[in-house]
Amino acid sequence: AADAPTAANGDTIVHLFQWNWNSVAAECEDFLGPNGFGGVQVSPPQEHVVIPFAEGGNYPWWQDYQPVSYQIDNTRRGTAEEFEDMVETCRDNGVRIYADVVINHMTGPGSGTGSNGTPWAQYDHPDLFGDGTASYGRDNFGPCYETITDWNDKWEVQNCRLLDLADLDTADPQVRSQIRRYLNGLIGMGVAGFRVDASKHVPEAHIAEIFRDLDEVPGFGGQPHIYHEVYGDATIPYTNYAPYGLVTNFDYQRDVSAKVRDGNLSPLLNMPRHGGLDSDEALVFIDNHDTQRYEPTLTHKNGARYHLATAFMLAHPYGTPVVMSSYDFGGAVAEGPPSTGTEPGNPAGWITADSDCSSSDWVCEHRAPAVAGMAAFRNAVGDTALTARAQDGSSRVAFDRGGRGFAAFNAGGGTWNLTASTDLPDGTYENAAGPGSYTVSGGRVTVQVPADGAVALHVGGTCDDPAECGGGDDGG
Ligand code: LM2
Ligand code: CA
Repeated sequence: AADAPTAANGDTIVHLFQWNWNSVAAECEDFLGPNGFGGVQVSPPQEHVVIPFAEGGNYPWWQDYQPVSYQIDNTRRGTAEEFEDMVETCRDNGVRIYADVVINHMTGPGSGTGSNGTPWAQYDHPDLFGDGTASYGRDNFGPCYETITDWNDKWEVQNCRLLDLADLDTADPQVRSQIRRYLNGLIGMGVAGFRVDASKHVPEAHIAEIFRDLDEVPGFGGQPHIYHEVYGDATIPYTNYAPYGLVTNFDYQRDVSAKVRDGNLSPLLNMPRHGGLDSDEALVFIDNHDTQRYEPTLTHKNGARYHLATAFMLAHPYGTPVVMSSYDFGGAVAEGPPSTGTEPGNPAGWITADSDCSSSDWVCEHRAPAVAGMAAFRNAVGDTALTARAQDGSSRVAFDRGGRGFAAFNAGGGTWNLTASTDLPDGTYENAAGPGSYTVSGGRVTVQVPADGAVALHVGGTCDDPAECGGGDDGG
């Protein structure tokens, strides 16, 4: 029942970038719930522009970041009914749906017809909810109608056009109430969190008003979890948005991605307060859909080293983590999601039901062997402190999480044969970050950490029958 309390999984979120609703639902049931993942960030659920080809891409993924209306039906990812079924299925599996909400702007220049058939022009969005009750016209935008040029001017950054997108006048009570109607409508469907697109471009005081006292989330209860997308800088620091939710920590992303890429793990044991954000204010990630295209420090294209970075993020106590799950776009940064493109009315570039991680261009980073078990590790260790246990040069580190978890990472060449102290109770544990199992005895553990690999052991992850545990490769 919709109002029965739902047991939530932990705090690990996966961004199932561009997955359609039916595929997300199946993933919640088959993989995310059973493995202890706590949330899915889905692509923007509202009606979007439809652009057959632009900037070298078929039906670019970024259509979604140009809202035509707040209607949920018939986006490239499915119907409203499929959306609601997804939310319910995920909730039943302890997984929160985080909707990516685009509230700073509507469409770019031009005009057209949206994915659900609503006509649009840049400053004319005539039917926001599909029932004729609300619209945006020119007066609901601005006060600036020019493109942002001076990024050191806070007023411009927050009031002018980002990428020429029509900037909503978020000081306008009518605009605020339409946005809140959209947010509360999603909550009513069971959406339990929001990734707020381009928050930095909305004045802080407006964010405070738009997100205050939203409806209670059915099932999980309480206010929705919120994280704001902010590229912090000297003009608009991350911390300005911390009172209103978690804040995307791009300083963490740049530093951690670069250090892991360079095999320089040891400095990460003493994680700085990147961007001035405390752990409980920070949303952390190794890459996202923008950085993997425009600033690809470390992505799935880097293979094992990338997965090691993700496993490290999940083992480390700093921040609330988002795992990127993407599709292979080759070199075409605008290219829309993979598709068979054969269904009538479903032109190439639109998502079909094919999200098979092994037979298509969907990469499914979250299912990589180094990553799949790490949400459970994170849940098991909770908020315990990190205690360094071993180090070999700067490329190999191992640490405990309280007496609840032990993890070792090897960004150097060759196998790291390590014997270390640990507070884990005696027992044989399955490796949550790869194959094998390892035995803790008398406060010591001996592990073989493969090159560009990890070993992660946690309470609740012991092998009742070691023969059934991770292939029986006992390193002890
Ligand atoms: C974001 N966060 O603040 C998203 O993470 C990012 O992916 C969005 O850009 C951006 N903000 C706006 O929501 C993407 C994409 C852009 C694309 C926009 C809008 O990276 O390339 O801009 O979505 O669809 C496209 C064209 C751009 C054009 C604009 C308006 O690439 O050249 O600007 O549409 O027509 C003239
Ligand atoms: Ca704005």
